[in-house]
Amino acid sequence: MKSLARILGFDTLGDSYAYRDDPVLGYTSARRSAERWVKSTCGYCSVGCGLELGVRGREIVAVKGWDKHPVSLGKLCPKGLSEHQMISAPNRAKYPLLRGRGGKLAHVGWDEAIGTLVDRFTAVQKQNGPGALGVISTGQLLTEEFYALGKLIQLGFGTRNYCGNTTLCMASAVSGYKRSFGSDGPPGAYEDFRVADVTLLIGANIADNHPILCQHVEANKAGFLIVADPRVTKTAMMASLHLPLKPRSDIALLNGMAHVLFREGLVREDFAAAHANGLEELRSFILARYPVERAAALTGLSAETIADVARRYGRARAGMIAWTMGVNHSTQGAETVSAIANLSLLTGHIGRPGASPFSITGQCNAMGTREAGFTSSLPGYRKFEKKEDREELAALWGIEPARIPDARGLAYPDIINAAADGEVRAMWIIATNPAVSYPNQEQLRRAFRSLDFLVVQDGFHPTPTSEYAHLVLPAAIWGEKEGTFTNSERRAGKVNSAVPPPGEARSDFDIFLAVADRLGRRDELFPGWFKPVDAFNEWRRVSRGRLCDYSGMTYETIEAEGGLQWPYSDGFHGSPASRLYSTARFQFEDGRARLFTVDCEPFPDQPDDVFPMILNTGRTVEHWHTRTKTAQVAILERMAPNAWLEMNSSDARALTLSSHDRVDIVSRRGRVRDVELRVTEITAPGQVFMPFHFFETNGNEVTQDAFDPISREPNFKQCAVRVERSARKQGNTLHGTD
Ligand SMILES: Nc1nc2c(c(=O)[nH]1)N[C@H]1C(S)=C(S)[C@@H](COP(=O)(O)OP(=O)(O)OC[C@H]3O[C@@H](n4cnc5c(=O)[nH]c(N)nc54)[C@H](O)[C@@H]3O)O[C@H]1N2
Ligand SMILES: Nc1nc2c(c(=O)[nH]1)N[C@H]1C(S)=C(S)[C@@H](COP(=O)(O)OP(=O)(O)OC[C@H]3O[C@@H](n4cnc5c(=O)[nH]c(N)nc54)[C@H](O)[C@@H]3O)O[C@H]1N2
Ligand code: SF4
Ligand SMILES: [Mo]
Repeated sequence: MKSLARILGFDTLGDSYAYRDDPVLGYTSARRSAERWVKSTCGYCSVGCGLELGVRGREIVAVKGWDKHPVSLGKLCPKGLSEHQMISAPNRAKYPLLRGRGGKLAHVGWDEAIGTLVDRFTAVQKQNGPGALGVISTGQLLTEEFYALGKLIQLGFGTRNYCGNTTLCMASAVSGYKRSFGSDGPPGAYEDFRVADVTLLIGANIADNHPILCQHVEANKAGFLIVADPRVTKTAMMASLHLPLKPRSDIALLNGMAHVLFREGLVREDFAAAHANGLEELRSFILARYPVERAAALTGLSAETIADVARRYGRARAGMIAWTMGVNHSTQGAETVSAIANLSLLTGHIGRPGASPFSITGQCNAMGTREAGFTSSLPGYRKFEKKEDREELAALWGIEPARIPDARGLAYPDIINAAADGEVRAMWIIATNPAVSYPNQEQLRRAFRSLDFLVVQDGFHPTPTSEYAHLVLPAAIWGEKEGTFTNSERRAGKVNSAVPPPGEARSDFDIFLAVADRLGRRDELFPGWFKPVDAFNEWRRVSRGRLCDYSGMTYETIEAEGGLQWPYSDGFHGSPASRLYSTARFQFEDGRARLFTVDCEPFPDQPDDVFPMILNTGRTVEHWHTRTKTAQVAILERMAPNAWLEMNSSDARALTLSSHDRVDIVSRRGRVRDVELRVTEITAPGQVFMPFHFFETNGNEVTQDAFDPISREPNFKQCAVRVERSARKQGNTLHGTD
């Protein structure tokens, strides 16, 4: 296993990410001038690093790693290290803004802003039914805020049409876990990366996207790391074995591995038969349909390689399969997760140190919304369709069970489609920026144009999305508010406020309370709540006895321990169990997991003569999503100021293109203009890759609006495109969309 530090050209990983005094960036003086240090949890990715904010007066002047933090061990990545710099950015949203008669946004007071929101939403609902209000939230609020927002939307406004950007992200993992194990919830822990004999990372580029997780992988000196990714990513370079499989052939790889396990007697028959349903169906399906030679043809890997990977995983004492968006961002995302779960059930690689099927989450608190939110599940992983779950919640809240819906409402893409069709007439968008991140920008614009009233609640303004708003609500962000975030390994971390928000901005929590007040529902929905800790204490009661049990945690113990992993029940004060299913009892009534037969299907939007290449989209270490934050941080923006397109040298030769040429990327849906070309062997012939962070050159003008029928997650990772040399900028006529 090669070390990331060596790939990046540093002596040690520690040095590369450790805090360094840098006179050019002013860190030296800033660090010395901090008057006090406030402990917190990073607000970018789901690794959940611990950090300390150096405060002077009303300003955060420095950030440093939290020594001995169980996740990050004192290290931070470049985004974490510079996180304070976006807080004082000039484009922070500072005042509520309401669009007046002339069409311009104008400063209004909070009273008028909240009053208008409530009046317009309730008027639309009165006229068109409760479902005419759609709400899209995020994986980036505090758990206390998700919990409050869910109650406000589902019980206060009475609409089920509530979803979040997590459907662009983790929905396939959630659906896959529910199908295979009976509940959402990543079974493993970061410690597993340290002790697994074999780790297979599928569609996860942790070197760019979860950098501090790399230190756990690198600490595993004896382990064998395999990375399955069509690109030679930095993570692939860390691996003992890279599997450059064809785009979206993961199910063929996983089924081919299962074939070798069945054929060579590597299935732990006792475990699989005792703890899962569907073993015989799966055996006949795999033996008949996925001989390793067929898997080889579908994946482009050799049969020997697939057999080698299967044997290593099958024979391992502890085997780990971890994945991220290369798996989830697919019309077969949930099914691919089922195929991963199959392998762990066939081999018994679950519930033990180093043995886990593990979805690495994305956003800082994607987990919090999955557990406490009210979108695809009821709070505490309760199910809409289960009567006892609804009754239990109703009893906890002292309300009629009939007020809790018995099925989820529309998912994110279906809310957008309903808005475009005029069925959803008002929308509230909180902490997400779809005008960059949503896959079908034309349809999104149609939806926005059809709305009677759009509220955008964001820490920054203008953003590409807030420009469409009738009402902009300015929110406090990370560094300015208190609560908890839960990371990929189910660890709740404490987030603290170090400085007040700018101007008149308020925390999302306070905004939700104020809206409930105006609705006349505050006492009913939020009895005795003033601060986030009041929501947390109710959440502890609501999660008690559930898989995601927080009842034994307090803010104080969470902070003192550098985060606590659930389940953490009342009265539990020892070292918490850090993995689920250690007794192999799963979350179905019969305690047994489910095995699934899943077929590998070609992705929609296949290349042809006109659109001959496959576009893959994703991330780079310097930027966070739509760059509302990282574009404000000089060092990050300077390192990656523009989008680029990676193309293999053989394709570049055929198109007579060279590195730094300007190109357009054209699909059946649209065109992205004037992107810098990078000729590289990172991408295979026939494939191109671009980061999706840049609104100016937005890859989502060309990506596809195809969604997983189970999870509703978009197929962001493959669509057919052609690449053209850009027309010269001056004096040319730019052609329209094809
Ligand atoms: N720096 C940075 N870090 C981040 C984020 C960020 O914006 N910037 N965002 C956070 C969030 S919300 C998320 S969800 C995570 C995402 O983390 P990742 O999933 O690691 O990120 P991506 O770059 O979207 O995609 C991962 C890889 O999937 C590969 N891939 C594409 N198609 C396929 C395929 O068919 N099969 C396989 N096996 N692989 C494929 C891509 O080549 C890419 O290298 O990152 C989190 N961390
Ligand atoms: N083509 C392509 N598209 C993709 C992806 C891809 O790989 N390829 N990845 C998808 C994935 S996995 C994800 S997660 C999405 C992410 O997409 P988005 O959610 O749209 O991206 P962010 O930039 O994180 O948007 C968060 C917004 O919330 C604001 N904000 C931050 N903190 C707070 C706060 O505390 N309160 C409030 N009210 N606002 C706040 C920020 O300023 C920003 O505008 O993109 C998806 N889109
Ligand atoms: S790895 Fe993720 S959580 Fe850790 S410092 Fe970087 S962005 Fe923050
Ligand atoms: Mo994500």
